[in-house]
This record gives sequence, structure tokens and C-alpha cells, in this order.
Amino acid sequence: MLRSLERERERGFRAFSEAATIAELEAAQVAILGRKAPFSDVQRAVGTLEPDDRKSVGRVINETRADLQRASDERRAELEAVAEDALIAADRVDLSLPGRRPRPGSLHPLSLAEDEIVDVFLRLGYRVAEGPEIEDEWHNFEALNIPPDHPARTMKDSIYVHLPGHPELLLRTETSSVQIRTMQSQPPPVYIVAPGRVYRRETADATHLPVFHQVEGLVVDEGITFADLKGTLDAVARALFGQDRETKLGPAFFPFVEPGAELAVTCMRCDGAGCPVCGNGWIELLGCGMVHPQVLENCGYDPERYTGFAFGLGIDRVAILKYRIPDIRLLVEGDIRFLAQFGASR
Ligand code: 2NM
Repeated sequence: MLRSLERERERGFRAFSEAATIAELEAAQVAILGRKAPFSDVQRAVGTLEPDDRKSVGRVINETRADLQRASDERRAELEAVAEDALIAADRVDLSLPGRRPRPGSLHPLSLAEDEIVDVFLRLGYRVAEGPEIEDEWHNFEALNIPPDHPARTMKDSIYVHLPGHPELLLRTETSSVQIRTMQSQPPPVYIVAPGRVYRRETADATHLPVFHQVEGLVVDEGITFADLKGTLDAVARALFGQDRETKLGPAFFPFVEPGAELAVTCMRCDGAGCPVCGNGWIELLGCGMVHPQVLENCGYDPERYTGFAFGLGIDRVAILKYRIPDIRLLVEGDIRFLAQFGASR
């Protein structure tokens, strides 16, 4: 009996270790340890032995069955690991083919110019303010000291939006309305720039667009003078176009400032000598001035206590000057051959 147990143990170990699949292992499990296996016949025959033999042979049977079951379990774990590996290998996606690499996009020259302008002011401690592109006449004109009979308010110059049941609305003609809204919403001091899209009723040509972009700035604080305006805008012009540029201020009129001025910068092409780009060596860059006391008062500020300066500069104009773009319409045509020349991405 012990000899046949020993034979079954040998046979079992071999059968389990030779099983190459889970199915073969399960067949071997039935053949070696199943109810009809020789091992079970021996187990049933133990009942016929003398009590002493029954006990010692019984122990050998239990040990042998446990050893065989452990061998079967170990083999099962091995085979399952192999099956799992095979499944993973079969599931693998081949990524080694040459892929189609998408051409990375780049920032629009207007975004580059706007970022650069705004960054100069952020470094000076200004904040960015935003407001709606559809405005009412009060924020766009009245508050800015632009009287009802001013030519800018006619249908000829502005784009009105007629909505039944609404007061007269228009697409903002400057981002000054953002400055007005900011002053209405907070007390001084104010140091802000308002970048954004503005609209005029205008036919596009090489130097004009009906939809263009501005950065307008506003400072209101105690003791702000024209010297602050001059020093700030000179520093900004040099930051944008080079530290060796010269600037000059000349008189100009805007209803919302007094006095009003225009800042010109020496031409970046001829360095002020005069050329086809600039004519006389100077390029007009922006409009500016000391905020009109009436505008401060319209926003609830005390013009006896506070003074301020403001300015407006065209982003599109800065972009064509900086990047030497020959026609401003290239900025809105979306031609990839033009856009791809601006490499930077944000
Ligand atoms: C310009 C020129 C001069 C300006 C004025 C204001 C406000 F709201 F404070 F009155 N914002 N922007 C201003 C002044 C704009 O653009 C050529």
C-alpha cells in the first residue's frame, strides 16, 4: 500500500509538472487526486487495515495528498502567470510605427504684441481690467466727455446694435469704457491697463481695420502729474522698441483728457534719420493726456483731491511696427503662410 502511495506521489508530481496548460493541469488533477484515481482507491482500502496500520498509513495518505495538492496549486500559479503574460503580450499596441506629428501652432502676432505690452505694465505694478464689448452710450461716450453732437457718435463712425426694448447700444469704440467701469467700482488709487477689441465703422485698407485692438491705461492717485505720464510712457516706448529710442510729446485733442498729447518715437528702421516707413524720422505711437476733471467727477472721484493720466495705444499698430508687417490686413486673414512665421508659443 505504501509502495503504491509512493508510486502515485511520483506519478502526480510528474503529471503536474508536465502539464503545459491549465486544462492539462485540471485533467491531471482528476487523474491523480480525483474520486476515481488510484490514489483514492488506496485511500478507500485503508478501512480494511488493522487499527494500528490504519493510523500510520492514514497519516502517509494525508501527507501525500497534501504534498500533491500543493504541487498542483504551485503549477497552477505558474501556468496562470504565463497565461497572464500571454494576454498582455497579445493586447500590446504597436506604437513603433512612424506617427504623423501634428505641426505645433504658434501665437498670433497680435497675441505676442498684446502680451508684450501688458507685461511691461505688469512689471510697473499695473493690473489688467476687462469689460463688455457691447456698451451703452453713457459708458462709451457721455462719461468720457464726448457730447451728443460729437461726430464719433454718429452712425457714420460707430457701429450701433439695435435691440428692441433696450436703450441704444453699440460696439465699444475704445476700451475707455472699461476704465470708466473700473473707476465706478473702486476708489483710487487706480493703476490699470485694459486690453481688448474695439470697433469702428471703417473700410479696411493697408493701415486701418474696422475691428482692431487697443491697450488703454489709466492711473488715478493723489499728486499724479504730467511728468508721471511722460516718464511712464517714455519707459514703455523704450521697453517695446529698444532702449536707444527717443520719444517726444506733441499736442493733441481728446475730449476725455486735458491737456491731450501724442507720443512719437524715433523710427526703428532709420533711427530718426527719415525713411519711407516714417517720413520725418518719428512714428506716432499713442494718444494720451491728463484725465479731464469732468471724467473723474462723472465716475464719482473728487477732482480736487485726485489727478490722473490715461493713454490709448493700438496693439495692431505695435504689431505691424515691431514685426515689420507691410499690410495690417494680414493680421485678420488667417493665412497660415503668414502666421507660421511667428514661432513662439505661450
Ligand atoms: C486715448 C488717448 C487719451 C483714455 C482716457 C481714459 C479715461 F477713461 F480715463 F478717461 N481712458 N483712456 C485715453 C486718453 C485714450 O486713446 C488714444
